[in-house]
Amino acid sequence: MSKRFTLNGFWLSGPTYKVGLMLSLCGEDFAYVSLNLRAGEHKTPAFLAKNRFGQVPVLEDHKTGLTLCQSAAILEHLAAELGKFKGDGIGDLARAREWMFWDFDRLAGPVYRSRAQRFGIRNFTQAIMEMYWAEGSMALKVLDEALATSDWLAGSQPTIGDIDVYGVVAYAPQAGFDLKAYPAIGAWMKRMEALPGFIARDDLPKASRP
Ligand SMILES: N[C@@H](CCC(=O)N[C@@H](CS)C(=O)NCC(=O)O)C(=O)O
Repeated sequence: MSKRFTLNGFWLSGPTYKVGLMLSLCGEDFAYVSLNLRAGEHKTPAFLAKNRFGQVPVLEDHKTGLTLCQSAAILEHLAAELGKFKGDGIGDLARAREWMFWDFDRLAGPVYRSRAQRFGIRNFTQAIMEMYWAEGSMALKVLDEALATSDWLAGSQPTIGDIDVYGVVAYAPQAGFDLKAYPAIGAWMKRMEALPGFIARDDLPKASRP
């Protein structure tokens, strides 16, 4: 049977992982199109027709006919369509959205860019790397403090807020941040990793699959 969702992504991409993790936690098997970013496959006219921003991930929802980009927007769509990880009522969902916006504002930049530097993909100056170190450490401290008093980021159960933020924190060690300094984050990661359907960062498919 053909699958409802096709995820277009790249296996080293954190935002792609967020969507793959959400689909897997929702028990949704999905088709996968692997793009070679180094070869510029995300800038071809065919791909730009799917995402005007020329980025992965892109999710095609064959039931609604929607083709969506921006991982946080995709998570919201999946939560609404599948009725999962949206919390209990509009308050939880609003709180989850706060964390998703905060994530890309404060955490994702320092973590993903420091990681790209360590992988030799970017070439930032020492001063910029120090700035990312300070910003990332500050954001991780904020997250650790929030998780010291609550098992989940929004309400009493895991939501798309947790999935979104986990999809950045999972890369923090590769970016050079020592998560041992943040015990509440460590405990929350274990709770995330115990959820049925959890897949690890490196479990994203490395090649296309139908
Ligand atoms: N805010 C976007 C970020 C997406 C993003 O930065 N994707 C990267 C891969 S991790 C990409 O496609 N980079 C290529 C480019 O921007 O040209 C999201 O959450 O989906």
